[in-house]
Amino acid sequence: MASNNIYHLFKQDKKQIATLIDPDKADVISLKKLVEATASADFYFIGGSLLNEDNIEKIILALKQLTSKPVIIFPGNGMQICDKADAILLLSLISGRNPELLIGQHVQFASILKNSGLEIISTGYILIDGGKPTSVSYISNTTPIPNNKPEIAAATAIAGTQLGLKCIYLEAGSGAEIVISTDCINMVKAQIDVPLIVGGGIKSKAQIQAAFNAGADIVVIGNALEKDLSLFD
Ligand code: 1GP
Repeated sequence: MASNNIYHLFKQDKKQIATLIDPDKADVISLKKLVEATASADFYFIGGSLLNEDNIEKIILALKQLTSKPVIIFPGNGMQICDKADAILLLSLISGRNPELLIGQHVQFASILKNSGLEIISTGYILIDGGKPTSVSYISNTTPIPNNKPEIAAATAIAGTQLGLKCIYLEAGSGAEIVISTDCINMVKAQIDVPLIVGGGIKSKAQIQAAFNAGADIVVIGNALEKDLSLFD
């Protein structure tokens, strides 16, 4: 039976940061620099909408040598399941109407995931328009929620928690031009009592703080660290 250890950490009454690693862009040398520069991060998320290299296990193993922080798979699809990580965000793309990403992949990989022993954190994944098409909207073949319609995001989050999902992730998409608005974070947070993860396009400490102040429990930083490792100074 998988544990509940990482989810327990998500539920702490404290603001936390996850560093997102794209295994296609990581190598063992750059990873060392990244981990040193992000020593204050609370979690490492790893995965992506589209992976062209078959190296997620290698990068997870390298990461585990470099840090004792939890390594959590943030999968674009079931092929990214790897039992060397500590947990997986089992994403259901509840803002979309693509059955494959609502339940299809989950069924296909259910037994493999069960046998992996990974801690499973079922997560309602809500894609919000980030101002430009992103890999996640293209690859998932779903329409993001308009960023000026936080009430749709809130209703979607309520439905997700009513279905028993243990986390909500508001996603603007990697490299988004427009981050999730504080209005949206605020409105969603007011409606749920599970951890709220926010990510996509966040590039500054001010944006991280604004997301926290609006109600995000965990902020995810990916792209920005490829350009500027000082965000965690
Ligand atoms: C993307 O939310 C994450 O899935 C992080 O986005 O790479 O833009 O930080 P960035």
